[in-house]
Amino acid sequence: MNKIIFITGATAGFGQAIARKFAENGNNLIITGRRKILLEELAKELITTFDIEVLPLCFDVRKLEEVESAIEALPVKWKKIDVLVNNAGLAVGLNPIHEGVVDDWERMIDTNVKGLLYMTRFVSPLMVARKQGHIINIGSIAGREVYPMGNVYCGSKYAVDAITKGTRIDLVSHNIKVTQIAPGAANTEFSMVRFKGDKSRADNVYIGYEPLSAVDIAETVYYVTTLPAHVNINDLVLMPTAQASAVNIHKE
Ligand code: NDP
Ligand code: 8X3
Repeated sequence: MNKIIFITGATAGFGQAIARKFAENGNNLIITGRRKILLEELAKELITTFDIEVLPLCFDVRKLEEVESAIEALPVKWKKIDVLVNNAGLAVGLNPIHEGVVDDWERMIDTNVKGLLYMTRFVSPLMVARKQGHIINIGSIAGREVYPMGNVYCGSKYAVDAITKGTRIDLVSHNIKVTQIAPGAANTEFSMVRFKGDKSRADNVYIGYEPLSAVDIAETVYYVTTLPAHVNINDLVLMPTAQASAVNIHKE
């Protein structure tokens, strides 16, 4: 296909699987994350295996100056971004609101909301100038239903839902597709991050049923980019078959 796909948060989970999926279909990638070694290892693997070009950019999406300078400094040919996948994100902590950790709240809002906005602010003008492009925001079932102790994480994903709709409205006259993919429970590093390295608590989230895998999300993200030019998936919610709502998971 030979498009340029810009994926944030490609050092793990969904982002890494999304990078692999687009790479195996012959696209060139810009991949980002804060863990430089993981990013460079992935770039090397994808270049060697799939004979594509990969540009690894190590930066923190929460830092406006880092986002701006990474995108401004892109070589001209890499500025022709066809697809931006705003994937980098996290949940930190699971506490009732009156016991919430303010630093956890700030990490979630700064990453999931402000980081996504910074990326969109600097990449979308490149798409507008070319009158083509596709922005895919990774939301969550947490952006559709609020669950106990989800408070700020849910708030951040409700914000992604609203920002995605607003982005679509503002960019519709520029021929830019804007899609939200909103998954339910998927087994990645997500719960280890949420529970701050408590492996037994993290593993427990995925016991007794088959959760989504990162590959399931990658297949879905790839699918929405394969549709004809006049067709856009605005919004797509996917969950494990064993999950019926944010809190309703059938465990054997
Ligand atoms: P992982 O923890 O496995 O991966 C998260 C990725 O985001 C990592 O590559 C991490 O890279 C990157 N990231 C986190 N913070 C930053 C930052 N400040 N700057 C740059 N990169 C960052 O989680 P998932 O793959 O599961 O999550 C991906 C997205 O999907 C998130 O937005 C999450 O909210 C959402 N989601 C996840 C679900 C799940 O059940 N797993 C369900 C629904 C939505 P690094 O640490 O190297 O910076
Ligand atoms: C991640 C899924 O249900 O833990 O966004 O919020 S959930």
